[in-house]
Amino acid sequence: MAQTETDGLEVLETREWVDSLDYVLSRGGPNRAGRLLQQLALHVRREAGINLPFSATTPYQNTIPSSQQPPFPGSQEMERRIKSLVRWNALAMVVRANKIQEGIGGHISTYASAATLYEVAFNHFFRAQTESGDRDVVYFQGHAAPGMYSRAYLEGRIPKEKLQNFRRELKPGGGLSSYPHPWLMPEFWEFPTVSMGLGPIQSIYHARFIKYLENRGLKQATGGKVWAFLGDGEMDEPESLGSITLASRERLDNLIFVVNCNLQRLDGPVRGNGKIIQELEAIFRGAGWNVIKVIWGTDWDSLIQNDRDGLLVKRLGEVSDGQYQKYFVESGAYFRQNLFGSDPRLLKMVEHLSDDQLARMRLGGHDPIKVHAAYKAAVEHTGAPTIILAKTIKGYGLGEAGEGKNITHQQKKLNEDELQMFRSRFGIPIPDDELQEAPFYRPHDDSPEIKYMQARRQQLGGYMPQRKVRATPLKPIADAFFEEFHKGTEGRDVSTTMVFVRLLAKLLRDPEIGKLIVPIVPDEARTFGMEALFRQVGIYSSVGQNYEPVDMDTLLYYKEAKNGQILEEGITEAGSMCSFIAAGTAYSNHGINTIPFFIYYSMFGFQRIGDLIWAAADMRCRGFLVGGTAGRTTLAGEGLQHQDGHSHVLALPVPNLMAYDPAFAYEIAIIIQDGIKRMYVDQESIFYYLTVTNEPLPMPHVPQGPNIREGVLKGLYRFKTSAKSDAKARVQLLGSGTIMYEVLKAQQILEEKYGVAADVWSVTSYKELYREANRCERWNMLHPGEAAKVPYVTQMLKDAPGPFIAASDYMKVLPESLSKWVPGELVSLGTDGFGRSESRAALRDFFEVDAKHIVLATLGALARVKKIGSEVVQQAIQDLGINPEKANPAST
Ligand SMILES: Cc1ncc(C[n+]2csc(CCOP(=O)(O)OP(=O)(O)O)c2C)c(N)n1
Ligand SMILES: [Mg+2]
Repeated sequence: MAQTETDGLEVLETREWVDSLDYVLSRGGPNRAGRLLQQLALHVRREAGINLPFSATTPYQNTIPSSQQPPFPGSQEMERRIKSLVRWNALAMVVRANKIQEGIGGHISTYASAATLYEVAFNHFFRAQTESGDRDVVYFQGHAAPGMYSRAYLEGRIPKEKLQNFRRELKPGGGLSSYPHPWLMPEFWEFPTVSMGLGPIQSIYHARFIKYLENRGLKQATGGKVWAFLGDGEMDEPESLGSITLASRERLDNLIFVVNCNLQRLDGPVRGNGKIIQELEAIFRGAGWNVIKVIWGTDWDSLIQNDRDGLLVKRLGEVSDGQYQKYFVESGAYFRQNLFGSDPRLLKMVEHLSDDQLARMRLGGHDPIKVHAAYKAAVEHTGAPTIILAKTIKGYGLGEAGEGKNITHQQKKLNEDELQMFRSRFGIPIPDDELQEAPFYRPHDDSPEIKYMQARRQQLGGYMPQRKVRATPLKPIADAFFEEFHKGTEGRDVSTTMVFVRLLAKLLRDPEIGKLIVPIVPDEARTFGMEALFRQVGIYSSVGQNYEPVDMDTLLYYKEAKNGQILEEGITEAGSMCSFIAAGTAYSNHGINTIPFFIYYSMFGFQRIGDLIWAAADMRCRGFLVGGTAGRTTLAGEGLQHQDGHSHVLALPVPNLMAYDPAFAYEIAIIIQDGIKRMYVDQESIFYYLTVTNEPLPMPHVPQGPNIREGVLKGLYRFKTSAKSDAKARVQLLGSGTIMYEVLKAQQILEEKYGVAADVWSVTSYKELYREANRCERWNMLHPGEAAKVPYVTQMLKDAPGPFIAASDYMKVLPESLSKWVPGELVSLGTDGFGRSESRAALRDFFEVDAKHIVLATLGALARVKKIGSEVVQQAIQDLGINPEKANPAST
């Protein structure tokens, strides 16, 4: 670039101004300098109408200048050696695993790039226990798991045998799970983070839930931080960014994101043509976060200090990430030519550095001093969450084997030369002739390295990660509490949603358990008739209520309060689910038995946030998911995207989830009573899904008869036996949810019009019946010589004369999943297909789950077993007014 005279003058003028500003800075400090700049900006706007262009980003340099860095509190040399040991064993674990079992997988390069970010935190920041008894909570990046195992091995917490069984969990003695899974390693991992995006959103709501617990007086100790270690590629997930404004709005200064900006994801660069650090800075600054960029290491300090005219920083800001990645793998000469060669003045700035020195200029994320400074600033920052954007190299230290290359993420094997190079670079004392096996290496307990790392962890309250159940079990709730729900409504119509809300309100009032209940709603409280709770327990707001609510003069006004109990999340099922997880895992994370009830539109549960529900299951989360406005034909009017006829199918895969589709008030009471007992008294690692509906119906008294309670919980019981003694035939009708009432109508029609006696069974849970039957079947397969176990569903139905006709508001596959255990023909009526807006009656006719279709299906089944003639069925089609050519709802 040619230097013009004007350029020269401008440079001089700028320099003078900068000198003056430096003087103000040294005399008056940063605040004074800041004020002066603001005044200058105001001045030019007033005098000349100059508006400074808005910039969401700051220059491409470290947020914390070297002059403001705190001294490093530990031994850098010792920490470097420890880090090298962790690096080696993490690498060895993956290389060995893939040597023994090709294709078993594992990741080297993620941890290799993040080692400094973790080690500085482990040695100086992560507090397993704080002085006040609080703790830091850490979401470890899933793919960096080998580094955490390796460190735990050095700490003496994981034996070598387990390391050898990384990703071989079924080996005798057990192994190590690929990624963080509390289900598989319940004493180690706390948070499953490997489904990208779920870690960041969960950490935000977790940090908020901690403040909720504190504001409500449920948690005394304070000061703990929530750290989330994330990948730069991961930040593209909508869940990663979707809730960041909640964090700033709630002023979550207990939350720290650390984004490992190695500029790469799996296939290649995260932003080849752009700059991920600048992009994330803009997003998070705009959202009100404290952003700390850690781009350049100490090697760059003097260059940046001497860059009086800002030429270098400007140039550093021009280069794209794709090009930076190229520098990682290229020679120092290329780096000099390509980056500094754009301007002779820049070349001059680095003329005292050799090509070799240039190539080795460290990045900020690999420099403990810079990382420490950032963490310290983050921990001390008040009033807003912090995000640290640390620039690193993917596969750092792997050299030719994959440092900064596009294939790096998939690299799992190293040849001998590459191992040798890595070993030498990090000074691991393993002789050449042993290298081939990539042996683990752990110095003696009394070695300075092990002693140092142990002392640091002791100082910080213990090892991490570590999962513990910190809460003590609750006492069971007395039966009397639930009695009123067993009585029925004596003909008065109420919906199961109303029943549920009444039960919830009663739980909230309970002197023992009330304060532990956490109602969570995504802007649907009024839909579910929960608005009375607004006033009863208040809506949580960290700032209270700073306005006069418009409905203040009404009984049920919108009351926000600092100690409010309801988490009214607004329209975010994902966020609400994260609150559910935070509340449902507080028994282990914080030693508090909070019992979450997340009430939502059932359609927007499993199919929208299924992966979070899966994560909740992995985390041994407790609580009740309550799908409201459920049932494809029960939610009238709302149509195709609202009407849920499949959430119970989607609930099937979650292994530790109990799923119920209750019809009656007492069923709900029995399920919730038992659920609280199993989760919070017996400490089982299960959680619940319950559908409730908005159709007002008369709730019956709990029927007389043995084992009703057991039947409700196991999924099936006889609700009503037909009193008809002179019947032509007898059948069994199975009903669930609101469709139970259609079944009861069908029972009457069958008796009155067709002389058929029908016994009615209530099926509360197809999932439970299916699972229990499979347990029996499996046991029988494995124990051929012993008396076969008979599934509960078969035991119940074996003396009941079939055929069996099941009807529900869900897909036909649910009852059909039981066919082989039902002793006779099973006909399933359900709501396969797209919903549509209509009245309930029209919808039930359309989906063929109303009383007349149940009658028709029953008569058809009886005709097939020759209990009645086929002409009766043909006549019934006419009498019932059914059009046999009607469109098929499953495909219309
Ligand atoms: C939801 C989801 N989609 C895809 C993947 C597969 N995956 C695993 S690692 C990875 C790339 C990660 O890149 P980045 O977040 O930058 O992490 P890095 O390893 O670079 O630190 C992908 C796509 C996943 N784990 N989760
Ligand atoms: Mg990355």
